[in-house]
Amino acid sequence: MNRRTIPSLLLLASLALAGCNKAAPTGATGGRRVAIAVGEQGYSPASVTVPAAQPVTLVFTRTSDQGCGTQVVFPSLNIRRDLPLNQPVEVTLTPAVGTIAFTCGMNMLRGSVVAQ
Ligand SMILES: [Cu+2]
Repeated sequence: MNRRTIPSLLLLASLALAGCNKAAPTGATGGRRVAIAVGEQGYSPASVTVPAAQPVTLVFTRTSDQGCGTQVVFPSLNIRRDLPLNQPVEVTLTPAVGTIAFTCGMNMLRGSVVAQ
């Protein structure tokens, strides 16, 4: 009984969390998605390694009202997004080989996308 119940609960929980995202069509190319939590201490994970020249969607979710993660900024791409608390915000990019930095609105929290 337990062996069946626990995976079902986990599945339900992940479906509930994924909720809105599941409804959106991902398109023919699919594309990878990387979840990034924005907490008091910064981004988790702070560095994401992805294949170059392939679309990737970073899904930022700010999980803390402490700290200064209320915006995420990709200076080199001219992208600035508000991050409402506990609401996933998607940033899709197709990186060339190299490193793309992202920061909070005040350039204090730091993260990077490494494409190779
Ligand atoms: Cu800041």
